[in-house]
Amino acid sequence: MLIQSVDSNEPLSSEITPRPIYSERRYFLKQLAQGVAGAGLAAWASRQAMAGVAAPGKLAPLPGATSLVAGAMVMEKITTYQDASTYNNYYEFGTDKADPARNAHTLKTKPWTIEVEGLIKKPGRWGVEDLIKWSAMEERIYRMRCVEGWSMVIPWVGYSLSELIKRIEPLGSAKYIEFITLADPKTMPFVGSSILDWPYREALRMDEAMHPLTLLTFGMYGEILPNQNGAPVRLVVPWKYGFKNAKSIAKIRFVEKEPVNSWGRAAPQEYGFYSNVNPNVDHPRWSQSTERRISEDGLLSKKRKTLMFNGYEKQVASLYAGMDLSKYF
Ligand SMILES: Nc1nc2c(c(=O)[nH]1)N[C@H]1C(S)=C(S)[C@@H](COP(=O)(O)O)O[C@H]1N2
Ligand SMILES: [Mo]
Repeated sequence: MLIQSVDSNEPLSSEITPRPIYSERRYFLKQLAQGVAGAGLAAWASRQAMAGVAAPGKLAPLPGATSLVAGAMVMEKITTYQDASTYNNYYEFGTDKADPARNAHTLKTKPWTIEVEGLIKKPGRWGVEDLIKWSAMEERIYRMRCVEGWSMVIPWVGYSLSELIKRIEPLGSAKYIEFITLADPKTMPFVGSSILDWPYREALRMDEAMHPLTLLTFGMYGEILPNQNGAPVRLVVPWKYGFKNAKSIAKIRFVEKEPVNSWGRAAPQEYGFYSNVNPNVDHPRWSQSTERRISEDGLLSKKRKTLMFNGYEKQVASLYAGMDLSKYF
């Protein structure tokens, strides 16, 4: 297994050997991690590999070794970069799917610090550039499912949130982790609107946060995150509905009691704390049994079957053993 962190100065230990995952998409997974020394080469390789598809190429490369975390790879067509970066939910920038791509250029992601506080031994404030070095970057291809009924397959870059959690040493009393995102009315036109209570908040139970699939995410498609996808750092929890994946995180807080998340506060009967993808538990206003894969299924069709825990059942079902999932939805 070859894993290098992005700040590594190690020379490449062998050639880049891109390999097609799904040739229809002509998306090639870079099999090797490259250090800063190899970043130019990585950018070149990714431009070559993605030529012919709507591709990244404008943002700084953020290469990650292919993840070996069980369940991290989905052998389905990868959603185009074009769709993944222009069909978004990021309500701070508007409620239309096209608004974030249109408006999020105002978001200032440098400098960016994350405050880590609460029931931990090592509270502190760190710059994103420091956090990026805390563990080796991995590329993980995850199936993503929005509570609204659409889905995508996205190659994220980051490392398991558990790596950060281990470093800051939670106390035994820390049972939940809360993610508080940026709410800056100067750069975010919809902060101050009454749709949600700002800042946008999400939370996980400690064992969910420690699960290896839970990704602290800095990039996608081999590059740093575009603003509309939650730059410079966000959460990705692939077995939960999309809204659990807090974008542009400013604060991480370790607490004892189950926190109330933004959507749960807005409509508690519709959005529960767990929000695990579950085709058998419908949203009060619509079925959750099927979904529409963006850019593959027709605009109005929703014929793809939604999978239990979004297809990650083997990996995560044990976290909820014995729980009534229609009660703890
Ligand atoms: N700060 C913040 N994070 C957020 C949201 C938001 O409105 N604000 N929307 C959520 C929802 S509903 C979804 S489906 C995902 C979408 O992530 P993507 O645009 O990268 O696909 O982001 C989630 N994270
Ligand atoms: Mo969503």
